[in-house]
Amino acid sequence: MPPIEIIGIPQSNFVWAARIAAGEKGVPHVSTPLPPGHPDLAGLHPLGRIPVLRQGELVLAESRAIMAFIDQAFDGPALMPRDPRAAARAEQWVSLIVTAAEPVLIRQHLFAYLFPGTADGRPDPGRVEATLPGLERHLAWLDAALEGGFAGGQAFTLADAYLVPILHWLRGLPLAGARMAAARHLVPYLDRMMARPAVAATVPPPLPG
Ligand SMILES: N[C@@H](CCC(=O)N[C@@H](CS)C(=O)NCC(=O)O)C(=O)O
Repeated sequence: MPPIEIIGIPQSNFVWAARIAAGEKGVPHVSTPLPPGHPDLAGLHPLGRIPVLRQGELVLAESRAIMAFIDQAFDGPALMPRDPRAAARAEQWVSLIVTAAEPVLIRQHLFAYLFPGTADGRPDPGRVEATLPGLERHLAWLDAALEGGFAGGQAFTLADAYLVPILHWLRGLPLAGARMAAARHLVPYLDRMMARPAVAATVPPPLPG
């Protein structure tokens, strides 16, 4: 089988999640660090987004599809439970992390720092402040969900692959980092996850700013 290629800049939380999944599965991959909207993505992703997986003739968009393929096409540890109830429960956490937490924690809070849209390029305190209720709400339920040690059940799943990049970037921000440090499980969980070889091997370079 030709090697898999995961296309997308490594700082993208969705790209990093896919790369963690490959590492956890024990599948080597080539990283091609294209930004969203790069002309080479035309024809690979209908919206020019990242990540994209390519393996020979196979081209896949959407991180969940990519990670399902990685989990099902290769030997190695299961990245989602095979028992239907446990699988559904893990899928529930994947969905909550991707569709509820990520838009608030990354697209609203992190992006208020990363893409401030101000004349001097500094974060707008009002815009940052407006994200705080959502930040606190989502960190609170995530903290409670980590009681058992993993995001999606009793062992590593794709829910963890999605959550680690989000928490990693948040920890580097002043307000989010302080709230994470005050929580019970978030920081110990992140420290344990960062020590996993598949995570440690794929830590992206720092974000600009
Ligand atoms: N649902 C997609 C989301 C991917 C996504 O939003 N990627 C971002 C980078 S983290 C992107 O390409 N953004 C550019 C855009 O939305 O045009 C997935 O799971 O792969």
